[in-house]
Amino acid sequence: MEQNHILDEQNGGFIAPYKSFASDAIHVGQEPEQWTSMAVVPLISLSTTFKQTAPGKHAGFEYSRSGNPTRNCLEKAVAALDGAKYCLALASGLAATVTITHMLKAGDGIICMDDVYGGTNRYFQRVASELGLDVTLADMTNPDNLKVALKTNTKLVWLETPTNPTMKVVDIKTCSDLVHDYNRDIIVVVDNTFMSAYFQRPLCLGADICMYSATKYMNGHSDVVMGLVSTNRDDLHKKLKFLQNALGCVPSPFDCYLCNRGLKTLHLRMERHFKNATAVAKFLEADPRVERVIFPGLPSHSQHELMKRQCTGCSGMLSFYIKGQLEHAKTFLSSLKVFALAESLGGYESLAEHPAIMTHASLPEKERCVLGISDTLIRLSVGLEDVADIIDDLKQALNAACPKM
Ligand code: P1T
Repeated sequence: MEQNHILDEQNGGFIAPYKSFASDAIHVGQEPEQWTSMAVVPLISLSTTFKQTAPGKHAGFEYSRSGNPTRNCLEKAVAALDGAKYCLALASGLAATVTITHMLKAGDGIICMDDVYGGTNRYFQRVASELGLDVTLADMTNPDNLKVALKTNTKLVWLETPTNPTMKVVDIKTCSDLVHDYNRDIIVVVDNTFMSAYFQRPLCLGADICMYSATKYMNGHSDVVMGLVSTNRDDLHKKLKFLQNALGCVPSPFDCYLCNRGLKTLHLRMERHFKNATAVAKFLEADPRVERVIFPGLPSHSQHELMKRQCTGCSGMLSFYIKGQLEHAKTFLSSLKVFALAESLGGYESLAEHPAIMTHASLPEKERCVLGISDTLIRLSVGLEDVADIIDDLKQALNAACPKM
């Protein structure tokens, strides 16, 4: 893993790409020898149950909630891509969050990054805290805020980096070390959804768990809702594996097949997302109708240097403030033609959304204000279309929204 931390001038100043990433994505867990047919592409095993030769004597599978051959292929591949010993697939990103949180009990403390996906915030503040968990939000872009928030009852620290939707970057290594120096038993989780395994490996930076909404880049085709949880720790894997079965938030074999297939092109997709998003960010930065662009892949982002130290590149996610008021943002979004106005992100197609009205509507207005999720904030998931078409679309939508500027 040493090479992960070597700055590579060949890679635009970001750390060097992870060794054998594409080969692992294509081959790990996919061995034809695991099937009697020697199928090169993993089979979709739809059977809910598996025959035993004597009570308790089986070929590794008993019941499809506890274990499924197609799910196994996916879990093995993702573990390899995360530099992890283990991975578990769950029914959605939120199901992954809930399953992880079930390792805690009433009275235990959670410190969560202040800016996270709206559904994560809603789950911690409106569900987990109702069940007796002590939830604190902190802006961990400044590790001192984390230091202050740590308490004797803290059991879980939840990072998301870059954050959804304001693209704040958290120093995973500094925060993980700080937490573990305070108490080695506190579990550090990184929601790696925005980066995918291709651009960021939180476990190599000291986190205990790396989780994803695989609904996004990991599957990459906007046709699966799924969560993934990777770890190197035997004790955490044992607990999570128990909870995967005991809570039952498992994905279908067909979705596992699709996500596993999506992973085969993750490296190619992410490179193009990064390239297209960089061009879009530069275009928006130069347009007088744009107040500010937030893209950690450009030097204008205040944490660009940190991004280069802990990532191999940036995804297609960026946010920007359009000049004017809510009506300008609304007209811009309704005028887009290549971009679909829709929630979610990380698919091959470009998506645009209004966080205050859409993905982060469940946050109280006061909280949104503090975070900068204002009426003029627009989030883009830059897809894989021809970049000239993407930029032309943004241009015409800006013309429609702000004709006189
Ligand atoms: O939608 P689901 O698969 O349950 O994943 C939840 C989730 C978790 N973490 C992050 C960073 C996310 O962005 C999401 C889901 N986000 C959206 C639907 C969205 O449009 O932001």
